Amino acid sequence: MDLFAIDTLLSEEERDIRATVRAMGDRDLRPHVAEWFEEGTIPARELARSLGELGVLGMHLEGYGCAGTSAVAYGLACLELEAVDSGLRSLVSVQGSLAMYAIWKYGSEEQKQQWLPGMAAGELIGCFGLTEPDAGSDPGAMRTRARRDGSDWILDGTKMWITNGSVSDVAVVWARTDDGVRGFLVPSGTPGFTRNEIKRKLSLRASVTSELVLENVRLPASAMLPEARGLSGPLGCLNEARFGIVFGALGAARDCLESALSYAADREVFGRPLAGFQLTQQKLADMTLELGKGMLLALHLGRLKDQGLITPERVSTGKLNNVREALRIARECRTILGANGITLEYPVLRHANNLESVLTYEGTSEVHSLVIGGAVTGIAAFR
Ligand code: TGC
Ligand code: FAD
Repeated sequence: MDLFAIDTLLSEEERDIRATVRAMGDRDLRPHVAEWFEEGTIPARELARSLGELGVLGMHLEGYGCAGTSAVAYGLACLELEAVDSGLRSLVSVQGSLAMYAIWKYGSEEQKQQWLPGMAAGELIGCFGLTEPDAGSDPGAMRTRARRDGSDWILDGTKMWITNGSVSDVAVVWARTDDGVRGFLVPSGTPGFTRNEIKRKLSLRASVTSELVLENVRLPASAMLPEARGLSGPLGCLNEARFGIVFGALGAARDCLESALSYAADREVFGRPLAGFQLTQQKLADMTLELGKGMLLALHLGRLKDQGLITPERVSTGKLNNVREALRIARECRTILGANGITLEYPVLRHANNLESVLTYEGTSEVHSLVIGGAVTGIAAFR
């Protein structure tokens, strides 16, 4: 039951896009996702092609094979993908909102023509290398360096925790230069560029996460993104991906709540259905409220984005609230499922474990609290 009547706030086109993504997720992704999670691997190439066919890669961008949908439609697609698994939404976020967006926003016409149509189709995969082993929340402390050698650039450094890293055809790598932070397009196979997949993760297992190592990597002058200067370049991309997460996290929460509702209806304890106990109903009511409130916030931010009124601080409100509440919901649902809740037969602990990463990446909850704190007090508290 949709207590918040959310559908009344969506256009027919938005409802259609949501239904299409949900149907594809239920048909092609959901049946396999527990196995991918358990094995700690995904068929990334196949998935990218299917998601490209579905039209969700860079769907909110205009031109170059991208659909040019509304921000809300993009958010709803993220929500439906994350209802299957955060790792699948991550694949789409990193491809469309980080790698493609960086090229679309800051690239030369040649760079856009070379990469974007193939990336929109899912024939080419991109990744986005900002974080380093010693610089995560504070990307300004990055050590990766690009220096000139004639007209070429030479890159040295290490990027860490990079989604899609070892399956990518092109890496957007951010590096310090004499002229501030600049972005570079590094094709896979470039001499000196190696990728190592990070294993033994307990979260985001249905996602490829990698280390990127750049040793004396020589790139032509044309590899630099001409329009990105300073830290605002990569941070501008993060706003896009964070926006998708504002919606996406609610998909994981919804899937947990649906699972808990169905379980509580069927499971008998002390001679009657678990759903009929007041303590259980309190949990279900609170979670329904948080999910609905999160959805209203996401939609409001989406409408603001479509009107050009979104700001980084507003995105932070959504990312902080919706991921934090989604994680709370996932953990609470896990309690309703009792012992069954710890298995991969049900999605709840998989979602909860994934949301631990979602809470950390794209700005930790502490970073977003400080962004909001700075906005309301006027005092920056990062340093
Ligand atoms: P600060 O001095 O405040 O700003 C430096 C320059 O950047 C501008 N700026 C922004 N521009 C656009 N969007 C934003 N959100 C911006 N925030 C700041 C700012 O105006 C300034 O511009 P200019 O022209 O004056 O130079 O920067 P700071 O060093 O104090 O850092 C601020 C802070 C901490 C908020 C920022 O660094 C930050 O957001 N840290 C978190 C890093 C992060 O989120 N990394 C994510 C890596 S990618 C990832 O996790 C992908 S996960 C996979 C998936 O998405 O599914
Ligand atoms: P740190 O920055 O070391 O933070 C450690 C703790 O200190 C956190 O709790 C943090 O909130 C807190 N902290 C930091 N600064 C402050 C402060 N000023 N005040 C109070 N507390 C503070 N990065 C990419 O570039 N590309 C990717 O594709 C990508 N994919 C990822 C995929 C996964 C699965 C994960 C887990 C991470 C990914 N990341 C990616 C990296 C992610 O963005 C970083 O992990 C994140 O920005 C935090 O950085 P860190 O891990 O170095 O933590």
